[in-house]
Amino acid sequence: MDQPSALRFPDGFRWGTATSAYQVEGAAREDGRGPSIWDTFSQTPGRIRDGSTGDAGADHYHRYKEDVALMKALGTKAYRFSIAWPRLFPDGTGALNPKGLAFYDRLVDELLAAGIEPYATLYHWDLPQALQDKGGWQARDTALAFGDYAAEVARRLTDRVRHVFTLNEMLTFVEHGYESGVFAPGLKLEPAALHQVRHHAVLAHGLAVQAVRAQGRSGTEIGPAENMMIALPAVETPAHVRAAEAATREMNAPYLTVMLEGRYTDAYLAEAGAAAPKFTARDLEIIASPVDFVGLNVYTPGHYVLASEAEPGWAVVPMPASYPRMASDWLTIGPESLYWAPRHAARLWGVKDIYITENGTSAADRPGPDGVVYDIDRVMYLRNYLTQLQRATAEGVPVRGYFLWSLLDNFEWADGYATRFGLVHVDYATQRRTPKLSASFYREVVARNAVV
Ligand code: IFM
Repeated sequence: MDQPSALRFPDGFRWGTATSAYQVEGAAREDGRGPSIWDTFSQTPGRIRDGSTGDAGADHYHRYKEDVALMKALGTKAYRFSIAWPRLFPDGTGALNPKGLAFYDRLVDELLAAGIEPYATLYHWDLPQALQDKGGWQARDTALAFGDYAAEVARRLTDRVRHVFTLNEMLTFVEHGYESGVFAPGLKLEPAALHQVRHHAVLAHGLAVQAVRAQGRSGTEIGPAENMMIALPAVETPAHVRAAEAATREMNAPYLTVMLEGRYTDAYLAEAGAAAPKFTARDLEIIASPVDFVGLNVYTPGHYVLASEAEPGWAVVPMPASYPRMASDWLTIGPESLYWAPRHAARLWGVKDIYITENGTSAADRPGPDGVVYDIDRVMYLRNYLTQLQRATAEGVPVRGYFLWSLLDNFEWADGYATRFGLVHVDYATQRRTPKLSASFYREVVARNAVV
């Protein structure tokens, strides 16, 4: 029997998978690639839980054809990958490295030949080390260099790549890399410097939007891929929903809110006080350059809130210790976040085209005696989250597509290789790929365009 219509997605909904360069490519020193901050960071003892690096990754650089065949077997029609800035510009600026570009040419051609639409992300955290040596994201020049890099990608690839994302998860790479220091480059900045890094990240986004518009083929679509802080109404009543919207706007003040409103909120500037970022009116215009879509990476419910009598009109509900989590301890389970995140974006900012640019989960993922991973916890997670996404589309929230994180097990940043997010298991000793049970589940979802 077919699925009830209530669980179907709109016609033309794009189903895809996602990866990022440093996490899957490997080939860290091949064909002229320069070092990135993640090479430096992962080679520093004590930074990565299992002492590993992204040197080998999932060897996607050499096995991309096999990986495209895996996507085809899933029935997905879209693939979101990232371009490694240090492959194209080993020092961040200067002459283009043709061998680096050639890899993305090969990958894009292979995808198109398989009927899979390429969605390219310009920055997924692998800043060229040479730019870090000149101040990294603390320096305004890094944002300008990013604009130049984006322009070159636009000139070279937008004849075939029609959708481009600017920076992936500014919130994560800034807060973890420059505040807590648990991600590259491992800094713990004072508030004023940290606010300036945030500002340079959104400025880089705006400059890239303008560069792609100026240099890309006409019709190229561009937008951010951000992990919005999602405030969920703890109880779904109109008052709590209004409170959750207000909280979401404030919680995203230095990222999505300024990008989509063209101003920092009063509360954000007041709280930053003397440490507020230094910016000009022109910066704000650049940052708010119109985008074609907004990408949202959605994993956890973030914060549950309730309407409150007191300022600012909402209050965060503390997360109890008993709250359920997946294999990664940060990954609290909240399927309804996949309903509220796009709904908030549509209502707060009038966003007309939304992609879920990442969603998925880690799991313990041990192969059984037959070599297959029976990851029923990932299937449970996906079924529940996708049910909520379907609820959003059924109500008219304009979500155009969904990219599951991730196609493959890969280098999970400071957690190394032990934490697995893939639909496809990777045996790192042999680089052998084996689809997990969740791959069968996802293939059915894609084939029926419905939650199964
Ligand atoms: O692996 C990461 C990805 O690089 C960014 N978003 C979250 C994923 C899981 O932690």
